[in-house]
Amino acid sequence: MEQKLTDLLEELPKNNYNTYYQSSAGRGKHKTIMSTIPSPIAEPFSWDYERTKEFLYRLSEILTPEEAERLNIQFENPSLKDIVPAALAPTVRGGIQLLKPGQKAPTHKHSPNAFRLILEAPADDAYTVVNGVELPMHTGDLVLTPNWTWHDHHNDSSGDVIWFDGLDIIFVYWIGGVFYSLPKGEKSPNTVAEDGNDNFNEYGSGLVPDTVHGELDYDPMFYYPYEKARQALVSLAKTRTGESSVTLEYTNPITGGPVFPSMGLKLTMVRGGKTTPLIQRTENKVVICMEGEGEITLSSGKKIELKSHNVAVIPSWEQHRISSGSSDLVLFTYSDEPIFRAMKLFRENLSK
Ligand code: 1HN
Repeated sequence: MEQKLTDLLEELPKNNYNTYYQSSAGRGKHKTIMSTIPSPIAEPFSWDYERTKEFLYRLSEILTPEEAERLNIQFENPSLKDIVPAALAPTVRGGIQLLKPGQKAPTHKHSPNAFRLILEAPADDAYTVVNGVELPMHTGDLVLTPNWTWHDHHNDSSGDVIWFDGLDIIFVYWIGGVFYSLPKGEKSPNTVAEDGNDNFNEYGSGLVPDTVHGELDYDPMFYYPYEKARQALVSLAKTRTGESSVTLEYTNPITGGPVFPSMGLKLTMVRGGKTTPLIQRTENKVVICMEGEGEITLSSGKKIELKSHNVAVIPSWEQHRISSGSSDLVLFTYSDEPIFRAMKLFRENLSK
């Protein structure tokens, strides 16, 4: 009996078959899939900003943005790098991109959704153009390039500009949904309209045109300035004095929901000297430190250092707490929470 079973279990994969007995219970070459609680394929990890920047500058001495199309360093989760290139988490990619004065990243569009979070913008004349709308890049600003919108980046200032790119491209790749296009012909289809489209003012006042409902399949605002987001966060913190942290989600003004169907973007403030309750959620979350210092403590006891622009990834169901140093800690996060919610898979535990 035992030998017969061994023989058959060896023969099946050679013929492109498998069994519950092996695949679900982890008796084959993979770990079990039917875990009682999520057992993510990604691992918690973090990257130091200064070290990342060093690699970015080394690359910039060898390649131009025009040659590379995008001059960036992407974060690669150690547990995923043999499965798919540059996956920060099972669904998302992330990286930092550089434009030096006078440089431009050429126009393209793709079906994955993307956002840009500006990390360093010492001067005023850096901007991204999204479907003909020119959007400024100041430190902390959020710029969206929703799926299939044309986008290019420009730096007409006298200083370097660095931003974080986040994309749902890993998810889109897995399910076979990646489309990508360069402009056909010489002229970019992404030229700025002369009468100055201003989507932020058109959609950003709690009012939307009465013609818009059901007609737009993406967030048209494109631009969320840091000044406003930070102000809103500080106001919220004033009303929630008993809580160690407060969080705001960036929303699509048309739906009131997340800015992308696949990714939720948030801004969190952990008050100076405080620690959050234990957080445990079905979401793969990326954390980018914007202000202050602190640490994330994982269930293993391992600590991840948070300081300016460090990046951390917390896979689904990983229990963690976030602590701030003596001053307020401001974190930008993005995650695939909307996918879990759409699939009715979202769960969370919050305990003291
Ligand atoms: C992309 O389009 C940009 O537009 C940056 O700046 C990073 C990584 C993968 C795929 C597309 C950009 C990207 C990307």
